[in-house]
Amino acid sequence: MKMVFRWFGVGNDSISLEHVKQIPGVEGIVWALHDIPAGEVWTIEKINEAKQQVESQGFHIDVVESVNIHEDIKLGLPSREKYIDNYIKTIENLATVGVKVICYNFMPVFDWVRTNLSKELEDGSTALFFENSKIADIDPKELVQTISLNSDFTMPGWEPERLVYLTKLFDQYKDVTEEDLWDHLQYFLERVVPVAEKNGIKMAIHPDDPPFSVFGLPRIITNEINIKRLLGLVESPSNGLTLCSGSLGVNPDNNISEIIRKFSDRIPFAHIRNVKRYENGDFIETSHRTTDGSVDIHGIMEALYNAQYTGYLRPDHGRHIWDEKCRPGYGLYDRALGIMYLWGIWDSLCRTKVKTENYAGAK
Ligand code: DNO
Repeated sequence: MKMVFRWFGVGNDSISLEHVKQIPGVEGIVWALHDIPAGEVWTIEKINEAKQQVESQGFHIDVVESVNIHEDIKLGLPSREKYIDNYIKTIENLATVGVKVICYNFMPVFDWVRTNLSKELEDGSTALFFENSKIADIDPKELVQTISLNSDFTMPGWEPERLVYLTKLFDQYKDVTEEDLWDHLQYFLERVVPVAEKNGIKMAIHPDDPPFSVFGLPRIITNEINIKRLLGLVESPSNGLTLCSGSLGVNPDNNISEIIRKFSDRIPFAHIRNVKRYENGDFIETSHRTTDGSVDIHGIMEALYNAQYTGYLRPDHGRHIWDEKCRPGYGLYDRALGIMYLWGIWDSLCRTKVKTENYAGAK
């Protein structure tokens, strides 16, 4: 496995690359051009700027996250042609600098959804929280305001500009069913996957977070059956999945280790984190440690190990600890602790299995 770390860019992140460098075993930075609106082409010039920043600290830029998809593509409007053409151009531009994986999502209107960005845990740290009853009553506009005002940084997927066209968007999605969304995803993949394949890039869709409909909007990348369907839309190694244990783990019916066993050859990228589920459907993000949440992180790492996983993997959201002022979920400290936990599991698996099964050795 290749350990990577998400970073939002100079001036857009509280963390410096020099500090990331001090976390053991991180080889690459998961990056994005956050100032380019969804639907516009990522120019070679801008891509090169990011590349230079990241490479100056000795990291690779193999994985890009949040090459966002214009809503017109998800809505299946005629104007999608222009935006798909732009997406293809972006894929080609990213290939020129050697990008290998593009993580994207196909969630209507919003990316991830939470109701509180700093809910206090028993140990005094804070973390992202989702409260079911609150979602039922809240106006999505209010949520955008709360989320964007509570952060010093632009939250990907929650840009304040969204307020302006939110009402129109909700109106446009009124009659879009899950089946429509599947059709629109297929249309998109049929156009972009061949280009990605030709350019040595793997598209890796991020599961919906949380993995169920929110505000009445359709959501489809939610469970094993739907992941299988997604992978079958275009049969190509370039049509893959970002395995996100935190998103899928919110639904207790999702057996993530089983998903890895079945689809590991189509998983080029993994986000590993834990969540604690409550009986009423609420959930909170916890430390990565298995015993701290409801997701068997050890079992997931073991499934990856047994699949001889050689893809990219990053710790995902962490708690906010030790008074760190950071992007919600994206501090340095708890993600660094998460990495060490993941390495601990991985190293001990390597050692035990090598002894017992004469395993050739994983990276
Ligand atoms: C949340 C992330 C997501 C992810 C996008 C990819 O923090 O895991 O925002 O980056 O869904 O498009």
